Amino acid sequence: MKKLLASLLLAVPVAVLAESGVPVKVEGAWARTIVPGQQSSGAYMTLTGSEPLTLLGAETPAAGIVEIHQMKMEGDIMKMRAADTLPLAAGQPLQLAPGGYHFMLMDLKNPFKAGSQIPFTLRFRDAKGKLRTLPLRVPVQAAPPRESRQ
Ligand SMILES: [Cu+2]
Repeated sequence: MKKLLASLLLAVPVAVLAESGVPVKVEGAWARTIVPGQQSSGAYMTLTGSEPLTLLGAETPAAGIVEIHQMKMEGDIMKMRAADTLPLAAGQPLQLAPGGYHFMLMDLKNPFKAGSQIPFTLRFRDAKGKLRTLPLRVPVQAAPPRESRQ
């Protein structure tokens, strides 16, 4: 029962609002645990901006390389490719989730153990061309948070 409660608490979406002046709400952020020997992981979240923004990428001390990737069916084959940037329309959630867009974390510096958190900084460009950064902490989990809103 205690364990269940703990996992429910972890599943509460991480909401970061305007702490750094970036008008983006971050919900359901998580990064996937890895098995020993695994060199990459994925980070997922839903981003909703109250003004139009362009997601330029992210960085974390937990990984040497962070790229925006997209999984896409091409014929019968699921392919993964890098996306340079992603547009955020005002008020429209952009979902980064397994099987779709995601942050690919490579050259990992951390063991990515369940229950830990990694510092993560999102980089955006606003409509005026100004760079904006949004720091958050991303919980490491084996599976998506149950409450991730869609
Ligand atoms: Cu990927």
